[in-house]
Amino acid sequence: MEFKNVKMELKEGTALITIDRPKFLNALNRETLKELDQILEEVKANEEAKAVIITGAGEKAFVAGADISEMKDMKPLEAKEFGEFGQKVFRKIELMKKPVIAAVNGYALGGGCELAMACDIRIASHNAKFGQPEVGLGIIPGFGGTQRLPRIVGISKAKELIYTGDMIDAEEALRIGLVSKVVEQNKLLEETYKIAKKIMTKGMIAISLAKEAINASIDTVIDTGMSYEAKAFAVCFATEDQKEGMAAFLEKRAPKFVGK
Ligand code: DAK
Repeated sequence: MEFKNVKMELKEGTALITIDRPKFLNALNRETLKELDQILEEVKANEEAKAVIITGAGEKAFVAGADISEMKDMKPLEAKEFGEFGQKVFRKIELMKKPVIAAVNGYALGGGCELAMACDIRIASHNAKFGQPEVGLGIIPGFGGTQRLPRIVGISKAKELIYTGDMIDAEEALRIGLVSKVVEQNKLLEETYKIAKKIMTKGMIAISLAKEAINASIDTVIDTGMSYEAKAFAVCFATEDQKEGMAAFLEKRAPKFVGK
């Protein structure tokens, strides 16, 4: 299906999703969020897509936030619907059984920073800038920022960033653990594909179970999390990939995973 503001390209097992409104620094309006939601459904259902990369079009922005011109005149009820829909779309990314990597190629502000945080891994280019500037607009982060930022960088740093609305550069984002790696802008997609490809050489059921177990660690007490992990671990032993992975090790050869 063709969309106006979001593009998807499937290449070598990776679905590259591009938010494509460069004129508005890829700001998320309702239409864009809806398209993103539909594309995520497509990618979820497509068995050829083993991993996902999300990026922004152009050289300036990943996503410069929710669309301020659209939000400006929203009534409280509309704002609630908009916020809940955005939260639902981003949660879909977090709960997707496939690994999702954000390739942050410029401004990741407000909803853009929140989109990146809903992904499993964030790789940034040197020119990337992160921030939650919402309080400067008289609102608070509304697409999960108050929940995910403290989980990623700790409560104190999250409060500082959200209260001040300060923008930080890629190096500072790396230092506080908001991103995993910083690379040259012209190498960003290449480096991100490399990580996706590396993940795809592993047992994809194991990756998906690991994602679920790690996600569960965040919201549960450790004993519940341990029990979750033990069950997920047991499920691995029902897969062909587990038999193949262990046999390959013992036979001193590379494994051939089939994702079953
Ligand atoms: N929305 C709409 N348009 C945007 C935009 C945005 N977030 N960011 C940039 N643009 C547009 C600009 O208006 C400009 O359009 P024209 O004037 O050319 O028509 C074009 O993109 C280029 O931007 P600039 O000319 O400003 O470019 P500069 O290089 O000078 O500056 C900048 C780049 C990123 C520093 C600047 O554009 C900027 O500060 N942008 C706004 C960043 C921001 O404040 N982002 C956070 C948005 S608030 C909620 C739901 C969601 C949210 C909150 C609550 N609930 C309902 C509960 C989320 C909120 C946000 O994300």
